[in-house]
Amino acid sequence: MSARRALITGITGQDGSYLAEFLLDQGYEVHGMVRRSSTEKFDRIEHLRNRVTLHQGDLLDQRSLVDTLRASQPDEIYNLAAMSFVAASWVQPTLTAEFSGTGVTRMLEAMREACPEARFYQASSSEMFGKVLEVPQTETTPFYPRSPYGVAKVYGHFITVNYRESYELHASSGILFNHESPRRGLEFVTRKITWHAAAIKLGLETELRLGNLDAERDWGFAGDYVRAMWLMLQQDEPSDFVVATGVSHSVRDCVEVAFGHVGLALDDHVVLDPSYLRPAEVEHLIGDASKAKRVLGWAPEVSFEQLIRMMVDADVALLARDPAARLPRGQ
Ligand code: NAP
Ligand code: G4F
Repeated sequence: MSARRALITGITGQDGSYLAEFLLDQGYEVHGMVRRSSTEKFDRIEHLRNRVTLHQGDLLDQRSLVDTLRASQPDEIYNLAAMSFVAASWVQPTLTAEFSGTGVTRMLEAMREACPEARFYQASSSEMFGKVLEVPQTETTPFYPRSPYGVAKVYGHFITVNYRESYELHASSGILFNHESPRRGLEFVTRKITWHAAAIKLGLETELRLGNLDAERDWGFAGDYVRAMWLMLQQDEPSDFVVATGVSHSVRDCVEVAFGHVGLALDDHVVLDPSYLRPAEVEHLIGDASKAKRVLGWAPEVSFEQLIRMMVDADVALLARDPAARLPRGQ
């Protein structure tokens, strides 16, 4: 029997790289969609380059999506590509809507045209719950997004539901709460914290500038979460699933675990910087993943403390090896 084929949009991102590894381990033929850039930056999938097939495409370009699907003929499509940094969505609100909102419709239309029998996963987000209307949040909690990114993701979520109901596509939406790893982008708060813990410990930096220390998130490990994505596409019936740990921590807790791991004190190094406050904030997120546990048999394996320590250890190793691996300016 020939190997099952999967196409991952956003394969160069944090989740795309873990999902590609996971699917290769399951025996899949893995295809990935990448955007053209003047400087190729495939760091997260460098170790997989000769095991995956890459296709050039962009969520803004319908022709390239259809061609990518025709060329890869996937049994499963994982639509992970998006503008994923919430803070940037106020800077580029309409582009965010094009990537993370309308881009989903383009993918679904391409699927209808090229491979309607495939199974489709949409990367929805707990950011859709925003100013939460229920605690903890489940698949039936109403959405109240608080950022252009959150609004775009609500559109992406409902167009997935709508195409499932309109055209009987096997399309599922994973409402994933924050998930992190040593491969997390440096601008996200956990990685910013673990990178600074390492840099301060090694004498490369002296301070960490942060915004809202009281914001609370339900943080899990990306490696655990890509397993849930795959499980969703193995079900006979498509559906929507919350994926979360059920435990919430503040940004301050994250600093304390990271700094404590390398023997630093928060008060000695953290500076509150209003420029990192957002025009509208999501104060508290905590998910109830009972449905994923019941239907998919999914449960997270890495705790918050293990995750943050893993990230600090990876950043200490990175910076000890390459002290020039600096943060981009303004993150
Ligand atoms: P990420 O590291 O920022 O990766 C995003 C990926 O999307 C990158 O591969 C990026 O390519 C690609 N991309 C962006 N715009 C594109 C475009 N116009 N055309 C084609 N590709 C494009 O994000 P992540 O953390 O892996 O998240 C994966 C998905 O899950 C995203 O949709 C995100 O919104 C969603 N999500 C993430 C979390 C989380 O906590 N991580 C939680 C809920 C939902 P380049 O490398 O070229 O930039
Ligand atoms: O790490 P963050 O930037 O993640 P955020 O906004 O929760 O979004 C992430 O999770 C979503 C799922 O809920 C995904 F859909 C999305 O793609 C992304 O992966 O910020 C977390 C919290 C925020 O409340 C923010 O205000 O940390 C607070 N924070 C405080 N100081 C900061 C900073 N965030 C960043 N990025 N940088 C700071 O200096």
